[in-house]
Amino acid sequence: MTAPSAGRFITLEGIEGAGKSTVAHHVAKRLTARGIRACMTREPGGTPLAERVRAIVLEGGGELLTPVTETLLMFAARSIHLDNLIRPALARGEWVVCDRFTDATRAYQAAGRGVSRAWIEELAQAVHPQLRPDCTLLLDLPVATGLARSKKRAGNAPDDRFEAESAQFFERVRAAYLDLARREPQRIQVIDAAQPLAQVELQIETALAACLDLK
Ligand code: Z5A
Repeated sequence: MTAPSAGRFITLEGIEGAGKSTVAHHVAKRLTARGIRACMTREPGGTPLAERVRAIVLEGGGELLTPVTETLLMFAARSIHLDNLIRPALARGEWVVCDRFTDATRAYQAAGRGVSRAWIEELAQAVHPQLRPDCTLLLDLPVATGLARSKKRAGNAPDDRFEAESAQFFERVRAAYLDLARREPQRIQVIDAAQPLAQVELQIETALAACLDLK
């Protein structure tokens, strides 16, 4: 298969421990095997400066960080990431595989923290007026399974401000993601991420084909 000339933007979403990082590597590998130039990145972060914003928003440093501040930091990091990595890569014709994007803000800050949905859409409009992912893979699984996986990997001490959140918080986030998928079934493909990795990877192949017209 020949590589298409225009870059595509693929995002991965889901609650903690859903397997996004694992799957992002798989997607990038599959695209490269098809002769497509692909780069992998993540949010918040993805560039040196945006990674510094990530450290602020995940660590907090003991200071008060309100949901509004958290939202602004997510979009500040996103804006840096878009200007310095995502848009240039897409313009070069590369495919960008991004671990989380604005759907995460809709799920975590709006549904999780109670920040205004309308305000988040205004910020999205200001930061990336013309850009929406071509395909979003939503790795869905029960909250208990995701949290158990991430605990198994990291041990019991929470690594960041989100890992310290309650199961109820992640239930709201999960429900918000599923609601987004119901509203945009073409763009957002729901993957049953509770299955063994080999099965998840098979679902990913089908979802990418459906979304991006890959044969
Ligand atoms: N955040 C936000 O609030 N608003 C925003 O706008 C954005 C982000 C962009 C950092 O994200 C935090 O930022 C995030 C939301 C917030 N916090 N939370 N929650 P992150 O993506 O860096 O952090 P994360 O979601 O906590 O990632 P994670 O815990 O690393 O999960 P993951 O990437 O989805 O999973 P993984 O590392 O690929 O896999 C977890 C473990 O499960 C690992 O040991 C794997 O080997 C294993 N695994 C993976 N798949 C399977 C299957 N299928 N079966 C069994 N085991 C598996």
